Amino acid sequence: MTGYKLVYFNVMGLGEPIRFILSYGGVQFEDVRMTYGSSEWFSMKPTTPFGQLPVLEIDGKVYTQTLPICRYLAKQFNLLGKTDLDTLRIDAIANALHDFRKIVISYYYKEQDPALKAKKKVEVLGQTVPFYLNKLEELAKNNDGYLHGGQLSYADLFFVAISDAINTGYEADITKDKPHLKALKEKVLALPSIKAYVEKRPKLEY
Ligand SMILES: N[C@@H](CCC(=O)N[C@@H](CS)C(=O)NCC(=O)O)C(=O)O
Repeated sequence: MTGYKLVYFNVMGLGEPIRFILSYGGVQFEDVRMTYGSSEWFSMKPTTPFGQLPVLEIDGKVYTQTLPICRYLAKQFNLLGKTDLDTLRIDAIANALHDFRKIVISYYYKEQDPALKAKKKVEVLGQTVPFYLNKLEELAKNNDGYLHGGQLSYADLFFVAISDAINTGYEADITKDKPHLKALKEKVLALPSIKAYVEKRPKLEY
C-alpha cells in the first residue's frame, strides 16, 4: 500500500485541495500540520525542494508544488479528463483557481499596510472575485454542473477545497447568487469520503 504524508501548515490554504483529493481517493494519509513561522518550520524549510510547503511524501520520497501534486494524485484516482485535451482544460481551470486563491489571500491575509489593503479591497472584492466567479459559474452551467466535461474532475475538488478560505477573504459566501457553483459545492461535499474528511478536519478560517 502506498504511503502518503502531506506536510503543510495548519491552515486550509494550498494543502486543502491535496487533502480533498487524497480523501476522495480513499487512501490513508498522514496529515502533518506545521505552525507558520515556527522554529520547527524554519529548520525544515531549507530541507524542502523549493523552501516552501506543501510537500507530499510518497513512499518516503518528497514531492513539491501544489498543482503537479494534485494532477499526479488525480491521475491515480481517475480525476483527469476523458482525453488529453479534456485534461488540458481541467489543468487550466485548476491553475486559474490557484491564481484566484492567491490574489484573494494576498489581499486579505498578507497585506499589512491599511491604506494599501483598503485600495486592494476595492479591486479584489469589486473586480477580481466577480470576474473569476462569473467565469466559473458559466463553466458549471455549460458542463452539466461540473467545471469541465460533465463529470467530476480534480478541478471541481480544487474549487470546493479553496472556497471556504475565499469566503473568509470575500466576507461572503462566493456561491450566493451562483446557483451552479452552489450545486457543485453541495454535490462535492456530499461525496461520502469528502464528507467524512470535512467532518473531522480542524475548523479554520483560511
Ligand atoms: N508554488 C508553490 C507555492 C507554495 C507556497 O506559496 N507556500 C507557502 C504557503 S502557502 C509557504 O511555504 N510559505 C512559507 C515560506 O515561504 O517560508 C505551490 O503552488 O505549491
